[in-house]
Amino acid sequence: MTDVPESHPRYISLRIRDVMTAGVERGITSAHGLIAHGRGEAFDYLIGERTQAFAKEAIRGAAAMLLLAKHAVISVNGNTAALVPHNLVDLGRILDAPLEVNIFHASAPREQAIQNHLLKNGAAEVLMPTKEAQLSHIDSNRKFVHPDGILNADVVFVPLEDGDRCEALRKMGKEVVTVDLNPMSRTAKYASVTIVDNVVRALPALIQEIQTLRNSAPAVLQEIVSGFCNESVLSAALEWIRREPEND
Ligand code: PTJ
Repeated sequence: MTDVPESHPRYISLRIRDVMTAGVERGITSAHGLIAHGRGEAFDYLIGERTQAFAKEAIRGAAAMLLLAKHAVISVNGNTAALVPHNLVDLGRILDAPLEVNIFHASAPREQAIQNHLLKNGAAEVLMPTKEAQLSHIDSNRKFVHPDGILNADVVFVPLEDGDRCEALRKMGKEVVTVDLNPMSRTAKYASVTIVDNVVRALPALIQEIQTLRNSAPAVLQEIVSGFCNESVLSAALEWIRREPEND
């Protein structure tokens, strides 16, 4: 753990880096995950390290879509397992949705370490990728899925996704909800709902919104989903990033 006083202006950001490096040391996160995190940090800086209005709008759309799902599945990679394990477990519990390990940089020991980590954090069951069930339209390791999980899902929650799988899932007729700090990424553009925010803030906010909406009638949830426009949310995020500093 880096010895940083709580008064340091970058304290939260530095603590999150500690969590990420600990994830690598524990065999949960890939070394590439640190590079991806650095890119995320840069975008987080640009959006002001806060959950902005465009993210709140997407969180509402995501909550409604996940509540309407017949079979939602939560896909977990090495970065999110390190950063937000408790939140992923809580989300699975309130949605009654399974967690499924699905990583880009192939490694059986890392898949196992992620599963163990989620179980230690309270997950009842964590599905693993199999060779029997494969996604179409994709060649990477992310094509290997569980037959009762991502393969059969109608809505897949995939924070920190790579564009290829997001596109493949959409081509297979599934809705994709993602969290990605880069509003220009292919994932952000392909997803049904993109929450442009840091997963460490977005996940607690999403859980809160699901709790708020959980007793709403399906027609109300459907209206929220129908009224949601991912393109508008991404444009708003880009506009915010390009704002003049005096608008802060
Ligand atoms: O564990 P694995 O093997 O599945 O690997 C996971 C990573 C994230 C390394 C892998 O999926 C990958 O290479 O992702 P990409 O294509 O680099 O995309 C990561 C996206 O997530 C980028 O657009 C980043 O800006 C964004 N990002 C990084 N950290 C965060 C984030 N978005 C939200 N919250 C973050 N903390």
